[in-house]
Amino acid sequence: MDWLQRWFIVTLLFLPLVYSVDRSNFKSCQQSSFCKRHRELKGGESPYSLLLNSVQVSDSRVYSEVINIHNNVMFTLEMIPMKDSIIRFKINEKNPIRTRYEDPYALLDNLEGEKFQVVDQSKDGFTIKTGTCKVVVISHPLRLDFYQGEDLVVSANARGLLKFEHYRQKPQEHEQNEDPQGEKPAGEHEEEEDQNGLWEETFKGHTDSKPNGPASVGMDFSFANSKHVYGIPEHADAFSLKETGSTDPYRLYNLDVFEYELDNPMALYGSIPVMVSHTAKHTAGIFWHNTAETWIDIKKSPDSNVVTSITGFFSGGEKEAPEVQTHWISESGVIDAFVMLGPHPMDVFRQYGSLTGNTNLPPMFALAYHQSRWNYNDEEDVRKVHENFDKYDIPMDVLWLDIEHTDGKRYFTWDKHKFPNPIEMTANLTARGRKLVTIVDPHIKRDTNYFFYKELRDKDLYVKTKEGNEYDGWCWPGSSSYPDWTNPEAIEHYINTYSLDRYEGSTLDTFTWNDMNEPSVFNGPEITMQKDLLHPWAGVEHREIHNIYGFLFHAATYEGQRRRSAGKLRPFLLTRAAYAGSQRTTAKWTGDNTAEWGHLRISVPMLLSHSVTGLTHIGADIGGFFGNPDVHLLTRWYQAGAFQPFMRAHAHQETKRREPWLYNESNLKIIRDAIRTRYRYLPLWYTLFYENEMTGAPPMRPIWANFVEDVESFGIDNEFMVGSALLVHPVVDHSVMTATVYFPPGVWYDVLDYTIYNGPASASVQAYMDKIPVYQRGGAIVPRKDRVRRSSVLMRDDPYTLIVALDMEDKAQGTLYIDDEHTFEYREGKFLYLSLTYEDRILQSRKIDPSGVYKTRSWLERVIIIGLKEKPNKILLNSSSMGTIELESSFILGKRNQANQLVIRKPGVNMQEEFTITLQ
Ligand code: MIG
Repeated sequence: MDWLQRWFIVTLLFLPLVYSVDRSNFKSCQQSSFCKRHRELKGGESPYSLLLNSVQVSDSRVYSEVINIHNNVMFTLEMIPMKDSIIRFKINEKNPIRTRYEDPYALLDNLEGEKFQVVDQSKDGFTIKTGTCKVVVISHPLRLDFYQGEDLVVSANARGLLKFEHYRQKPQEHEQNEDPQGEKPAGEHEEEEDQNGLWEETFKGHTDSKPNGPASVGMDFSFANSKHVYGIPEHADAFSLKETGSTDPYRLYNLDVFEYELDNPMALYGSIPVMVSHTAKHTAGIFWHNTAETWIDIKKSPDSNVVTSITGFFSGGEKEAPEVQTHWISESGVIDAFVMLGPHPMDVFRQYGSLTGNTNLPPMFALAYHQSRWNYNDEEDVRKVHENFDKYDIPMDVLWLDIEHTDGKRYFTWDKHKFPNPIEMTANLTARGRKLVTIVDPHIKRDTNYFFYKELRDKDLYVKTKEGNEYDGWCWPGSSSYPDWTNPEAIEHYINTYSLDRYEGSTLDTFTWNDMNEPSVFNGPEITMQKDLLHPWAGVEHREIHNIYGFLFHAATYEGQRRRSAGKLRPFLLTRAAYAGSQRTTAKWTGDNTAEWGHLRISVPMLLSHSVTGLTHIGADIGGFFGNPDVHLLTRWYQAGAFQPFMRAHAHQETKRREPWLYNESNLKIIRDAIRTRYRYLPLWYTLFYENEMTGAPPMRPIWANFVEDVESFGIDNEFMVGSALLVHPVVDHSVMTATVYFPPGVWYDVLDYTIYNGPASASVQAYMDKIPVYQRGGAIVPRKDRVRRSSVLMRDDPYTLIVALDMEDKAQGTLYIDDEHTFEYREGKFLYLSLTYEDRILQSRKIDPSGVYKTRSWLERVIIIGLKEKPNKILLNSSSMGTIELESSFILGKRNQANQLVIRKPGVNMQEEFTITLQ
């Protein structure tokens, strides 16, 4: 054997043992009886039929009844037209033997309905018209076709995969084999299905007792003319979702997956059952509002033996149009679907935001750089790290303390030896404008001397076993109980624990990290809670609410922080588990990734998937959590992270220390530059997050969100946009010195040297270690603060630089948002929201919202106009307080393929004043 062969064999033997998930800990669809039952459906003619004589039209909805002709079980179907091109529909049992669970938490209160008309009633069905949308309801077999304008966009049950398992009495032992469906009329035909696991199932020695029996719901949705669907995080997979025929369906079940693998549909920590389809003509979305375990199959070719398209879709013998077919399967609950009909990406983002809320504008520090590790060991360690950031001239806003800071993993306490003076330690940080984050997990150590455990126990507020005993699960503290977060008293108690007198050692500058809230239970099935545990207050099994358990916890954390400041200060927290609507209260990160290039690569599609489904303040651990990144990987990761929404370095306890100054001069410099670059662009991030709160538009977004018709970009997930201004192509490969960047239509400028690129085209660009391929769109104006300091708060009153990048018509525009960066006063009008335009050689700043008033000390320090053809003779600034003055400038001719720049020095006008700068 030569060395190569030997190397190969050794690699084969050992590689798979390093950082790979133990799949046997997690169920496949085959091992989950409800998933298997739905996946085995063949489709074709649906047995569900709408009874036209049951249709009742009221102001808010169209009510009707649906029968399953195989077993005569009756269902209700409600169609609820909503504001802004959203159609909600619900299917439930008409006479269930027990109430089916409906989630009360994810949606905003007071969703608004929309006026509608019912037209074209016939023996085949009817049509609901609302705004520019309509739904054609076909009664037999039941099918719903959703149109935007004249175009069919989404169809439900077109493939006949609707299956709604009604609650039934558990058959006696002797009946079980004969008549498992109970009501099934003798002789009636029904697809043979697997009877195993209907009333009990076992996985890896854990038996799920399933006292309520089978109760799953499933349905198909097809997106007409589409080739790409996105969303349904959280998976370590491509952004444009893949067909699942040869793999398991994408799974949504909040799980703590140790050493997760890439490019597969396995469940991870969060579940957002929202999917977005995008074509050049239509963007549409579905929110499948169900908090139980869910699986989603995706198929991209039309089903050959089922007619999936209706009139107008085929013409003559032409080929069928493409469509993406999806199949949604949940273990229990009801069918409650929101179809968002766009028609364009920003419409769908706004529509989804109108259902579950938008990300609240974070405090500025939350958008800056965060330094974490498991663990910063003691106060001395914290002090040194903090000081080294200053010593090495690297800005940093937030220092994080992991579980080891507590007294034996009792949250809200401190290890008295390592952290004897937390208030003083925090004061030391805040003196430089920095903040502290402490971790608070939902597993509560069963120790009656631990105040928080005891208080909740005395009030009987924990999750119970099916026998009614306090549940005992194994986690970091050892034997632990888990609060029943459906109980308002538990929530209230937890919220109050954030008050400064209850949480000793905390201050208004202490923020929160909620980890392990899937919940993670080391000795539970799939490392989580048994599904047949009880949430006593809501009176439901854990099964019903599993995917929103972590949400209930982090939403209460938000409220705890809000209340400790009497509602004045914006909270900041980070969660690992999430559900639809989590964006209202938290940022999220992608959990325990690994220090490998593939994990850096996958961060882009993972963050994009969250971005298009509302969870926009999202990041991945810089450097990778498990393992030791080499200096190249770490450096590239910092560069990518500098342009992603949540920027935090974090590492596992067993890894080598990796603070930036532990590397050689040249890498230290590159990392420092990446972090400093983040700080320079903070005004852009902040403006984008304000606009996110206002409109739902995600700050980090796919190219197609801005270039709606750019078909080329639909499958791209190695680059992304920051707002509509910056195109970012992070380098995610080892020893790559060039990168192939795709430029969407228009003109683009390298942000460092102003090299010009014209799109649509791909170009090879130089990408040495110190290079982050980032390009400003011609036509965009970007605000920056170029005087980088130790932390963002120290930059609050600093002056701005405006980068004006001209398009082909010598125009550009942008926005700038300014407020106090940390309180809620912006909601009472204390803000400035400015429109910046450049046209006909005039740069103007105007208030977009004149009701906003904020007295900023920041002024305009510099304007850089990129792509100007020739040097102006004279530059005049005009504002009411300054009158008209002449400004100094320098004009730099671009070399070869670089753009010219005009640097206008010291306009000096305060940002709250409207101004005009004229080039003559
Ligand atoms: O089982 O708190 O994802 O970021 O450092 C590990 C210790 C528990 C998992 C988190 C990780 C954190 C770690 N936690």
